Amino acid sequence: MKTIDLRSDTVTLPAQSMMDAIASAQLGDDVFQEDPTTNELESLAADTMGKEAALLVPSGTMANLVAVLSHCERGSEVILGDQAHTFMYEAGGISAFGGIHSRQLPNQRDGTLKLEDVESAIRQDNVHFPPTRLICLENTHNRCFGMPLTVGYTKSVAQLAGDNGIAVHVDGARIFNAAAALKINVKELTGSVDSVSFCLSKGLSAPVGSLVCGSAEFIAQARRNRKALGGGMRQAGIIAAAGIEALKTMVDRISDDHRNAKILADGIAEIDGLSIDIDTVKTNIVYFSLKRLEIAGEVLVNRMSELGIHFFELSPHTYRLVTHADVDENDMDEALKVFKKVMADL
Ligand code: TLP
Repeated sequence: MKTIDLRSDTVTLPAQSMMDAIASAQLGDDVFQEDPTTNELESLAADTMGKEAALLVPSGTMANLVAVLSHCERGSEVILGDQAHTFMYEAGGISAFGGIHSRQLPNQRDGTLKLEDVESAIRQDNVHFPPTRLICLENTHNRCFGMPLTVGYTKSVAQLAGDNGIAVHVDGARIFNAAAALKINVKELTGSVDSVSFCLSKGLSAPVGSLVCGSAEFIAQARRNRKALGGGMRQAGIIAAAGIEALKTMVDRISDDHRNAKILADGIAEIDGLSIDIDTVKTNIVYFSLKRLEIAGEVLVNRMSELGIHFFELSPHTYRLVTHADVDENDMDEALKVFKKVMADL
């Protein structure tokens, strides 16, 4: 039976060209900054994001942790969304390891934080308060339907932050999806913020790795924090080689994933018993719901899984499908066929 895995874009396997790049990578000790392939990836990442420097880390989670630790001291505060990946899914690392207080503001459906909410959350100088050091945005926003944040919105947050002496970090795990959806160069989304992290292992399909990008001074601090977290890697060129290949070959195809997500969304809208807000589908993430609440949510996941279609229930009766480089248009048709059959039998 064919498997169509729509649990996440993290499930992709490296293309043969990535395996070839890994096999022939020039290596050295990256803790001494002597791994030529890692150095090449870091400078390519910095150029791509329009920043002075970049740092390779093993995961998106470590990228955000290293970034937040590098912007904030213990006892200071970061403003972020109540649906932010850093708040929801990173095991509380910023408070566990950084002693950093989080101030969660309600994420709007489009992934934004209201500017007035941000403004009123910024602390005044008062001995009772933790000083606000950082605002974190997420682009695209995973829990908010994979929505892309616009250039205008990002600039407004950066302006507000700058006026108050606060930094902005963007969790750009899927920032190339945002740029593709908005049909702009990714630099437009990163130009106004202090730091951005992005993942090689999601839409770009590389096996491992994320990059933190920012000023040279910030990245020097990030390097120290990565070391403290145990993330200093030796012949990291093994990972970086696939990352370079990914940045060179996988960015331009990301809009295919968005087209496939749209096919899925349009098909789901036609299926009795399922509901979807088509307008939320802007990138490679599709959220939909089961209308029949008398059926336990996991039944749909399990029945579909028995027939080879895998995805997650992210909250009761609400599901997420993620398209990626290892699924194509035929897989979308097949998945929809199976959805129809399963829903008819439920
Ligand atoms: N997200 C994963 C899961 O952790 C939920 C997924 O399948 O979507 N930022 C964002 C916006 C993310 O979506 C993720 C991963 C991360 C950071 C963390 O990346 P990794 O998994 O590399 O630590």
